[in-house]
Amino acid sequence: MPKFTKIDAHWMSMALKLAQKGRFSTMPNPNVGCVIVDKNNQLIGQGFHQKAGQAHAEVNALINAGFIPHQNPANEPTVHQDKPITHGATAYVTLEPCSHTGKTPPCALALIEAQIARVVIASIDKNPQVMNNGIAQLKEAGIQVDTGLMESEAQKLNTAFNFRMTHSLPYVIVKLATSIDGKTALKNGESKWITGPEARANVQVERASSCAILSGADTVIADDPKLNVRDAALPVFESVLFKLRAAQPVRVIIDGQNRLHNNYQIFQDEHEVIVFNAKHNFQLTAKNIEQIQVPLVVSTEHQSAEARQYLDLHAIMLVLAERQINRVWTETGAALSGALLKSNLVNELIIYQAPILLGSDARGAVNIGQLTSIEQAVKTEFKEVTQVGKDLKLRLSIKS
Ligand code: AOF
Ligand code: ZN
Repeated sequence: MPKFTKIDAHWMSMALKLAQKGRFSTMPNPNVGCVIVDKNNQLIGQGFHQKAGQAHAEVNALINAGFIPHQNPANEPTVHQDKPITHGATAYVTLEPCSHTGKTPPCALALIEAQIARVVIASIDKNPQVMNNGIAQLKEAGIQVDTGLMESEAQKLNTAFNFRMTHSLPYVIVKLATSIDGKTALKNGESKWITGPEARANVQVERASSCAILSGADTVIADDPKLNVRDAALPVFESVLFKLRAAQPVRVIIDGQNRLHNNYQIFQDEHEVIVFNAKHNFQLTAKNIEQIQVPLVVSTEHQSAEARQYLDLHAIMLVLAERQINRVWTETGAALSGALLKSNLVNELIIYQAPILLGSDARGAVNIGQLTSIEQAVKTEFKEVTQVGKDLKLRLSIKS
């Protein structure tokens, strides 16, 4: 007998849709959805995880079904004399129920207490505190556990969370806006606007999906950007979901030479900015700034053009991962984009490409030094190609 039926797939795809509702707000936690159906295959509860620190998807679905799990400090499921409404039901969860007490009690216990008979799981929780323990706990309690239904769809929901859990590094995306001949600005620096309004609105959605927005001092000095999510620029449904989020993505600026001062736009609001530098910049006194020092390293890649010292990018990423930053969205110039690529810290490129030619005089997108053979090229793979307004949106993964 096959492990999963069409009915199972129906309920799991509903759970996946629920999980997506948390796509702007669960960070640093993963996106999770849960559906509960009774013995007659009737939907009795549904829920998703909205925000770290708040109830997990399973608990929201149980409560939605009319069962309130106990917050048992001894981590033992409360035994109910009467059969709860959820007795004998099946729970469809996009992620393995947690087995640990984090900011909230373990979901596996809540499901056991609710006398759920079967749990269908799409993907394993890569969090080492959980990984397979949730499943073991459910099985020990005599619950039938079936895993792997729509696994790849569920994993896609949590690409960045899974990457941080398995690599202790954030998932880094470099965004580029280029002409069809791969240029980002004219020789004189003019770049407004290469891509159209639809592509720029799409950037707002990508920023909203990220934990941090990364840039360099060069970009801050040249463009004085805000690097925030403009709520009004999001499509209506996305804007509602974005409001579930606790805060704007943290802005992270790399300023190896202490060139920044308080007057830039990113320092004019109350939202957090982390400035990485080699030594404390006493000019930066705005309340929303935190400075973090990392060592300088000599970049061998750029020696031929200009021998330069760069802040240790790997050290920066380790700090960000420690701060539970899953997804870093990078909008910066050719030098920093190139240095990140050369340091093997980039997971994806997202290129918005406009149907215009800027010619060979114009500025290139990434400075990766002078290559002397095609062998040295940074190799990527197309993952998705879509049209956004009049522009193309290319999503490429970096081949290591
Ligand atoms: C679930 N269901 O909906 C989510 C899970 O600090 P806490 O209590 O919020 O726990 C966070 C961890 O729990 C997170 O790192 C991940 O392993 C898991 N997330 N698990 O059963 C959920 N969001
Ligand atoms: Zn949980």
